[in-house]
Amino acid sequence: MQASGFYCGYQSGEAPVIVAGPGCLATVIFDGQCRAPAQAGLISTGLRLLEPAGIRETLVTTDACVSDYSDNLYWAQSDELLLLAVWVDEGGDESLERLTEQAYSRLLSTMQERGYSYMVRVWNYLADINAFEQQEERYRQFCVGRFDAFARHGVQDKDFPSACALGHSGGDLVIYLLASKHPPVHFENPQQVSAYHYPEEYGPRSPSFARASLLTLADGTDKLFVSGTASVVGHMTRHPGDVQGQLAVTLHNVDSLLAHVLASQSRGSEDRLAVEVLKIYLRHPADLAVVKAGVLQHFGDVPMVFVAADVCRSDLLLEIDGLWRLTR
Ligand code: 3EB
Repeated sequence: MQASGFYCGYQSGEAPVIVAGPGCLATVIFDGQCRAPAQAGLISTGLRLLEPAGIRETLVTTDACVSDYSDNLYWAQSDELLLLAVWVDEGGDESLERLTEQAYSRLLSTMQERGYSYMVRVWNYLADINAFEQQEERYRQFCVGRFDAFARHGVQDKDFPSACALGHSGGDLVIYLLASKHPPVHFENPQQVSAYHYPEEYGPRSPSFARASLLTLADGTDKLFVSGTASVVGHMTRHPGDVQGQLAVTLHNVDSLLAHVLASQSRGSEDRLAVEVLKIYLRHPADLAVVKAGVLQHFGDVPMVFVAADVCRSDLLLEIDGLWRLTR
């Protein structure tokens, strides 16, 4: 663990299982089947792990934290950070749109009650994200529910958190997030139309997220949460059906975003953004070797996991997100 207020790391299956405890906000597992976990502090995502085998992700703070879990809602908090996770069983009659709105309303209300007003980063995972229900793609229904909850709680464009939204192969909708008492600074990508300004052809309500969020912690560290980044330029998918082409555009998008953040935050020429962890989502596990080679060449040997997941636009083959640290 590093000497900073928040750290995200990957831990192999041979290491002792940290679930939750002093300093550990949560342990994220890539279990292939998303269910409200039996054990508090474990975040079941439904994502299927490709590599490295047996890896779990730990979300850790160097400060003491307290946590609790009831009625499918988990929370863990330190003095400055709140982690929330909620699981929603879609087995009933309610539409995904309504269930998403209710889940987000519950998360936003819990943030308010506990005094952590600002979303920093949100992870959204749901079954069959590209399937159609009631003539509408499920990802688009999800976007409507999220949009409505944000509107109802007064969350404006400028407060939209960094995020990712991916599909798993079955089970619950899970949404987990990191919230803060102090507002982060959110960024857009100069290469891309803001997702919240995407034209209507991508759905009746635009996706409500920022491209990256910079959070300054009490100990002075600056953490940059980079949203799921894919082969989208302007608002259009580039290189449909071509994984090499999509990877090149995705890496270029990440670089452009990082350069933009650095230019706006930098106080000196020595400032750097250093990658801490990466997550790579692949629609087709068969693309692992080619994507891994490209990612290693680009970022070097940094902690990374590869998971099988459906990207929210059906023509996107991969998405990359991660955490960076701004060093001054
Ligand atoms: C894109 O750029 C790809 O709906 O929360 C990336 C990150 C994407 C987050 C979300 C969607 C989301 O539009 C998709």
